Amino acid sequence: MSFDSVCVVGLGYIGLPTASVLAANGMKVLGVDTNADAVRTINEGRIHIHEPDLDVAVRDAVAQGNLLAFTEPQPADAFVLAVPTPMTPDHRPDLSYVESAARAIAPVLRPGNLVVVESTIPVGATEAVCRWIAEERPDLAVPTRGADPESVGEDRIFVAHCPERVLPGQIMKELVGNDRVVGGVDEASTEAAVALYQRFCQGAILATDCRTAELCKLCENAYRDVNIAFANELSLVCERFDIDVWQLISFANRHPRVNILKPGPGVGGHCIAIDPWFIVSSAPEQTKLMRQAREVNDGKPGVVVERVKREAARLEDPVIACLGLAFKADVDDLRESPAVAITARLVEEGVGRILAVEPYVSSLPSKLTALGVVAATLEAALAEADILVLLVDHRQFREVAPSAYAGKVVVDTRGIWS
Ligand code: SAJ
Repeated sequence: MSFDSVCVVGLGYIGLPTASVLAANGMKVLGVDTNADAVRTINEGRIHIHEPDLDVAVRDAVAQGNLLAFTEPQPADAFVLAVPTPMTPDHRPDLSYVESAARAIAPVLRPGNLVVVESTIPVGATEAVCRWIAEERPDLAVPTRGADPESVGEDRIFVAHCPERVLPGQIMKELVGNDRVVGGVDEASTEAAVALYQRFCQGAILATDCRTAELCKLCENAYRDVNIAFANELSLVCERFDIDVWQLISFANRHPRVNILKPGPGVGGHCIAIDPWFIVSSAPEQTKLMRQAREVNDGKPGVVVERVKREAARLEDPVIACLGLAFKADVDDLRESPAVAITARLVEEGVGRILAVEPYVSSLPSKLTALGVVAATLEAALAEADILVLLVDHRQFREVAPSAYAGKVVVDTRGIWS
């Protein structure tokens, strides 16, 4: 099976890097995004998000004529859906973007096409994609899970799930180097999707069915969430007994079979704080541990706020600098960031005058500007603040000399100044 052209729907943190890598591997890539500004930017060979090495990859792909962006789906041999799957307020997956993307590509699908969903989705959603396409295109033979291969008509398409598993900040490297799990709705779909990923993946391609691939992605992030919750719970125990959690963990990790992760101000980002709920909401009886882990991690920002309040209560008119707003080190992504939540709560609770430092963004998020939070440079914050709340272990903060914060109250949630 050969795929010369690929239509990538959703040109965000996953879709755009994927599109550029496909293009670098000789495929004709037609990128699609509903954001007309992003489409314009990409067609000028520039990028609208921050990710190391992505700028050069997109510039080259566009210059070589292998990547073109559109606001509407275009006919191609294969389709990759990389749209977001947010969470509803009651912790359920919101599949509306995936459904819109599936219905949007349906009119341009041709027999023999492959559709791969890369978006993180709950168990059963790849089969739902098949149903949505079948509703739009009754003339096409759309596979169903477990169907007899002989029963699928000649005018068939192939549908599979291949979850993205790249780490923001290292996407360009991991897109090519990571092993991939590929699960088709039927065996022919798995084979077709394996053939596509073989074109650019240097890692192993692990073939399975769509439900296993769906749960595989979700359980990877749930595994990490549970392990971070363990570290966060340990930090609470240490606070109670006045023990340095960082030293404790570094010593415990000298045991050959122990590897405790890092405590922090909470778990952020659009993956680890969300994906476990996609398992919990569909199988609540079986997932008491995963639910508890979510609650421990979600409780951590409140613990940090209380700690800052205790420190602030000892001072008159304290100036408090929140260092870092991103959800983790050295990225500009503020989505689901515990640092933003902590900063907002400190303002809402009138704990002191708040300065926010985030070297990776040029303007503060509206949630904070609406509260009157002022952006400050690191230098100004170090000079002015009485309390330094270190929320993200950005490189710029790791490089601060201890003399710069000597004599100030430091609440270090990342263990880099401790
Ligand atoms: N965190 C801690 N302590 C740790 C590790 C992380 O508090 O020891 C926090 C971070 O500060 C951050 C959050 O957890 O707020 C998540 O950060 P992360 O670096 O662990 O993961 P993400 O969200 O950037 O990317 C994850 C990755 N999944 C796994 O490592 C299992 C990535 O491979 C996935 O592709 C990505 O989710 C995704 O898109 O699902």
